[in-house]
Amino acid sequence: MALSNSSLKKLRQIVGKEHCTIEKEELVCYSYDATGKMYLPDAVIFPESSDDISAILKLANKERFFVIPRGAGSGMTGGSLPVQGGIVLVMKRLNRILEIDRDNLIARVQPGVVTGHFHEAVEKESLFYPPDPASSDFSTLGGNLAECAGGPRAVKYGVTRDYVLGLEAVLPTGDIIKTGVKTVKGVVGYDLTRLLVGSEGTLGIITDMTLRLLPLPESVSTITVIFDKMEAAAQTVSEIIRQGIIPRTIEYMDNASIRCTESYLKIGLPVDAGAMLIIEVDGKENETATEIEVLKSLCMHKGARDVKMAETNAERDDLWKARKAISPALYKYAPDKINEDIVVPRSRIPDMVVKIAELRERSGLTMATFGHAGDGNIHFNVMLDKKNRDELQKAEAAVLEVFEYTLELGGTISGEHGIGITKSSYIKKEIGETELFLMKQIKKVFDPNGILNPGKLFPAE
Ligand code: 2HG
Ligand code: ZN
Repeated sequence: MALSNSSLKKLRQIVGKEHCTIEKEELVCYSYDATGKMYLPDAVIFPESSDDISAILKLANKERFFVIPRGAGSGMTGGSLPVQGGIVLVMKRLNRILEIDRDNLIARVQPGVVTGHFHEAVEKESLFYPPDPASSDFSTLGGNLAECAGGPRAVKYGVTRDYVLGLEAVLPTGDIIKTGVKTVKGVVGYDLTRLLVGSEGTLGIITDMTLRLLPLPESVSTITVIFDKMEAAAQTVSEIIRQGIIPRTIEYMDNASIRCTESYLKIGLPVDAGAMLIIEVDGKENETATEIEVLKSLCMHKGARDVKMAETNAERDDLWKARKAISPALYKYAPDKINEDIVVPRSRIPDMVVKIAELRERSGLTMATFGHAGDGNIHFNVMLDKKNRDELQKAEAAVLEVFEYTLELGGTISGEHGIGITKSSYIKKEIGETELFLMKQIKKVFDPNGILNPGKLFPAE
């Protein structure tokens, strides 16, 4: 299904010549994502509206070429890669915040808006959009919705899907649909909004979204908690949840993640610690003050070496800068790192931590783990050099073992990065035959000719 010259000409008529390129250097820029894998597209196109996208998809359907939607390309599982060629459709020109409606606590936004910019815009109005993936400085809302991004604040506030009320999307056939509502409630018909969120750009291209907002919390308090032993940190996380305390974040970094991030940023992280937690609470001033005191004494009681309070906004910002830099820091150290995104029930975090320690010991592999401990979401990273075949084999075996143990504990193999291409061969471990068949049927209904984002999610036949 290579792109013909006549299709290219028609694409250029739709968006204008300057918004559709086949220049090699441009193609390269849109050929990779955070997985580091590269697939060159046949062309890159920059539409301006849902009508443009509708015309492109109608053409793709008729002349049978693949279309791969792309946000900022920061995905972790290859969702925006043109693995079978085709045109990469970049959403960056649809980048407007259309409305922030204070009276109804909603916003209407286009998909190309950078998530962090949206945070700033709503916070100026004393409103709050909780989903905050680590990539929020550069990832876009469209990509966040396509992958159902999570991030640190999910412990208290849930994930992206919990903030999407309604959508406009272009189907692979070119039809433009509207799903969902603008109201708090709404149960008319099947929930197509939820079906599209997290569908990894395989069912439709989101062009407009209605998002739910909250009032901005009055006060935020953040502590870092240092532990000598990772196990004690993991038990502390489970204990916090068991006691019914729900901070807005409970993030953890193991020693390898701390050291790597410190050597990348040099901001004084405790490189001798076995593990570090970043716990943040929000709410009314008096509530956060009490809650943080309860948390401090709970952490000390569970064996923390030290608890430090972020005294100023600048200190808190530095901490989050460090947290959000873990992934880039690890990539700098090991560009080929394998990163996983498992989630286990929160009472089982200590079991998973012990398992990973045992695996590290047994395999001799260099591993770094960190993540959103408060929701049981562990980023298990193997720091390998893929050219080393022996290491690669060991790493793949380790990943399989971690996945199997995750499922045994009642968890899931991906909490927020999606399946894409890197996890598609494992999907059958979690999803049953009947359910997978249903999913394939849904894909067929939406995309009868299989032109949208092929080769993703489903295992190769
Ligand atoms: C994070 O939480 C991201 O920082 C990236 O989900 C995770 O690189 C990773 O493993
Ligand atoms: Zn994460």
